[in-house]
Amino acid sequence: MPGRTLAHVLLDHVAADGDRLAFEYLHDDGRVDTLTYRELLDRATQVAQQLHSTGPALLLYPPGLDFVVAVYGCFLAGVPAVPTYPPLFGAADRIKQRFARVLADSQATTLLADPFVLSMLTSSGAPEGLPPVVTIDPDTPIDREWSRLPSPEDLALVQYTSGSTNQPKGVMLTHGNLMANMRAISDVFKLDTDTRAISWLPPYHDMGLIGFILTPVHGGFPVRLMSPIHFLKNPLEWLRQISEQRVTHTGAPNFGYDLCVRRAAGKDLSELDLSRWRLAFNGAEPIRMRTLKVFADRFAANGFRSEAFLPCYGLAEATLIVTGRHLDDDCVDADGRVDCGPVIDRHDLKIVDDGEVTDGEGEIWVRGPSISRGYLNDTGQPESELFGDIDGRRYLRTGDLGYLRDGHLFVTGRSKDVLIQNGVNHHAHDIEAAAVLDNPLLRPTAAAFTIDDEELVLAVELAKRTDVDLGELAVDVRAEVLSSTGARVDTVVLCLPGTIPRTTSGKIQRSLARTRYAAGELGGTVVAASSATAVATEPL
Ligand code: 1ZZ
Repeated sequence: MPGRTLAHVLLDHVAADGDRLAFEYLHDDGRVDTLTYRELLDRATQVAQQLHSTGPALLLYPPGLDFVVAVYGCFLAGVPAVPTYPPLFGAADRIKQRFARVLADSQATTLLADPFVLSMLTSSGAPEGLPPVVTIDPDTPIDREWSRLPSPEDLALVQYTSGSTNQPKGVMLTHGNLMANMRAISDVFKLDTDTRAISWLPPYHDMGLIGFILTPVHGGFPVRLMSPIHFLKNPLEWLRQISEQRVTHTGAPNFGYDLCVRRAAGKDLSELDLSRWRLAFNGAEPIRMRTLKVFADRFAANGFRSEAFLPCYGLAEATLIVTGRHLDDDCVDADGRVDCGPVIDRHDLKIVDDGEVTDGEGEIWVRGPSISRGYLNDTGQPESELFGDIDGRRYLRTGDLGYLRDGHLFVTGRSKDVLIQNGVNHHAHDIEAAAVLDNPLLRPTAAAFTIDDEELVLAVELAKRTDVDLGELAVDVRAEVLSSTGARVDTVVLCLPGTIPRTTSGKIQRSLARTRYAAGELGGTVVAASSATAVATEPL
């Protein structure tokens, strides 16, 4: 039906059966908050009634149902929602800085905030230009005739992505973009009202937000949310919830599956029943066949089936999903890369090299109704870097590299992270994966980059403070990278855990790591290739 948005879908659910469960939030201490569709509509209407300006509203909440209410409040009022990360957990200064940048860039006219998080943000002085604050007030009389609903062309969300350099860019998404992508997710994931979902993904960014705060209302199925910190502290709680709640659909980036396997080592988990888990997606970072295999083997006795795996690829600029398909026997290429499936319905994907469509490897370009019209402000990035032209049609340039085999996408890397050595191209993440994959002394966090196109530097995080010979460790790392990828690492930097920069959604920031390394600010011990002797710039 033309003209419909997620706000209209919510009203339909309430009209059909408002008492059905829409959302649950599992607190770290086991308490569970719930919202039916009617409760969600009532509380979101209370928020919408307080939004007098139609300018963008910044959302500042901890993970939980108030954040969900605030998002739907904006939708009901036709106000673009701008989710931000709360400065609650570690790295608070970095998150405050990011907030200030998002505030300035978005020119938000309202701040919808949780009072406690707001006090954390302003504890050392309020950022400049803070707009009027609105908090959720459960005593606001509800206007049941509320009808200021948006249309598909209206801006629904501004999704800030930090990219590799830490300068947040606001991806503009209309209600029409959201509806188109949620329709595609429903097709690929076979979602229906029998679906049971759970998510610990950060709710402020595309996968957690569109995947598990918007798509469940679109599909009319309930979802249980928990915080990313809860998962990181206790990954097996995710599996326990899948078992107890008879979850059919949930997923994680590759590292989430690795983490579960590591924490499961030596534990008796025979009580877990994972047999109802029909769809276990894996996306947002390079997918390792080995991870999928090890996870499937470890949990086969619990009823987990490897066919449940669904590798997928996507990005915030395309709303969320671009390709995806269930795992089968023929889904890995000679380099161990995983088949991420065909492009979603009603979209077109081309591989482009040097401005020409190619059958080989090149940049992934996408076109279709889910694609954003661009960033909120001109971020200095020329239009031609974000969009390209094929036969007079505008395609999103993803900046990712890949190739198509029988119409299925294999992602090979990012164009900005191709490192050229002696005329041979190496993908940064292949070098990083080779370094950390089988080395128990290292965490699975590494950044490979070049300095002046000459020196190939590989920064890796140590698993813990250790008294191993760092020189020898660096020699082992170089040897492993050389034998797996053919790349010769000039300098290995052995870093303390947590010092390699990542985006708020967990992606390695290679260009920021390079800047910090060049400025002598990447904490660690530098081991030059020519000698096996550690040259300590900063003792570990
Ligand atoms: P973001 C109901 N990347 O990561 C739940 N996939 O967006 C639906 N690199 O803008 C869930 N291999 O943060 C559907 N397979 O980063 C989930 O991430 C569909 O470099 C997957 O440019 C959505 C992922 C969304 C996401 C985008 C960047 C990309 C690319 C990298 C994403 C990848 C992958 C390798 C993959």
